[in-house]
Amino acid sequence: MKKLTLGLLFSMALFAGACSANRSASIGSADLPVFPDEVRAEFRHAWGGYKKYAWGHDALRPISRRPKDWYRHSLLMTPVDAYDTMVIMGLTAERAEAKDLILSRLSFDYDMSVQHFEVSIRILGGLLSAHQLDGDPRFLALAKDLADRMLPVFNSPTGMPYRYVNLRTGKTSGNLSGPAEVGTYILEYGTLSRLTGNPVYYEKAKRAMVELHKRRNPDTGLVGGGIDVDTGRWTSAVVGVGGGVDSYFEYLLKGALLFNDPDLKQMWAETIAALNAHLAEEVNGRLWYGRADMNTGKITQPVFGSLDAFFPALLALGGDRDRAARLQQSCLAMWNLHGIEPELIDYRRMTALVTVYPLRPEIVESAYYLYHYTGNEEYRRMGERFWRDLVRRCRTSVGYSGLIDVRTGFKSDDMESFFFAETLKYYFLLFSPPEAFDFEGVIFNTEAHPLQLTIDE
Ligand code: DMJ
Repeated sequence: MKKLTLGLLFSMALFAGACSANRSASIGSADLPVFPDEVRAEFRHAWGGYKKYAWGHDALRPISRRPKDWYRHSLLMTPVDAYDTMVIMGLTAERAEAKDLILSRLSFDYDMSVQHFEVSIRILGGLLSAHQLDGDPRFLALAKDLADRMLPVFNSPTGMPYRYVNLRTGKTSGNLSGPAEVGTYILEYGTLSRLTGNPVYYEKAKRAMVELHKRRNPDTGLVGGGIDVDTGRWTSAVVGVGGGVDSYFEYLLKGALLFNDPDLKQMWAETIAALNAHLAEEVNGRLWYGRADMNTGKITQPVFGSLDAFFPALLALGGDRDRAARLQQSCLAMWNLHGIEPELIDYRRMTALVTVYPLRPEIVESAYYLYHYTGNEEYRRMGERFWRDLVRRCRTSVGYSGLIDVRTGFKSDDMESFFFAETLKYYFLLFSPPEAFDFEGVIFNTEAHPLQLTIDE
């Protein structure tokens, strides 16, 4: 694959100075704007809890103050996911200790089976952006080692990846998958191809997307919600823009932009037309995207949720600012139902169906994209509202906790690594001076790890 030249200027060091001026607003004062130092302080608070009670583990349980690991051996989910946010926030001391931990302890040589999707978006994406922001080649070496160990997932009869892979033996499993777990690799694997000069990573990730796209229904243009990667048969005909599918759509557009790939551009154009034709629905003057049957194109489930809330950002990135703005208003209405968003609502009845809130970032991600493109302060005010509710309802004495039920506020004892990678990063960027971050110079992976649009050879 062709490598592009041109350097990308990340002047994140400027951030620390530019953003930590003597402006601060106390948490809870609803009439004062939020400044980025407040978000940075909350990042420090949560990182402090991780450091004290879960150092070297994947995550902290923020109520019981115990560590949590996904597998038998820690993959340092939190430090790797958090690292580029520290760089962006100008957290020098935290960055140094996280880097030391990652470079001295992170290993993939374990006889254990891991979920390819989660490890790709969090660890592979985190290591690649760490390398690009920091310049240390050891991050890249770790990324390459990980990708090489995971590559066997693509050795299915269709080229669409299996869900799990043993990091030492390369043994794969999990043939029943879905669009997100099939088609969310081109940004990370493609960046690795650029950085190593080896096209194999890009080719395998792209083939998976092409295989998925070509199995769409020829009349509706819709893919399904579940697929068997051995046979290529759909296992679920129901498709929406949320969980299980979401980031496949995201990577069609972002892959097209990051690699200037005409095939992906075409696939994105066909896909977004189908989604707008069949999934978009007006209810009481609000725009929503429901779940439809891929074969009939009819909406079968009028539901939308916190994962779907990334879609305004994607619409905005694709140039459809009008639908993006309208959908973001619907997301705000969803948030306002209970003063924090439920995982899933019935948008025709405006009632919560799934009531958890696991500290998700998508709604603030969309506020940030819309603010970037429009400069409309309304999106910052919206973000302030989200931020105040998040702090008020999810903060614990050692970090932040998801909610089991947004109606009662009962906490879940979980602080996912994406809270550091995405949620806090997008709040920080939304409240920072726009010129402090080169938004147009990067493409964020689905875990908010910024990947450079153009790189030096
Ligand atoms: C993240 O891990 C990624 O954004 C993924 O694509 C789906 N959403 C979670 C956070 O909500």
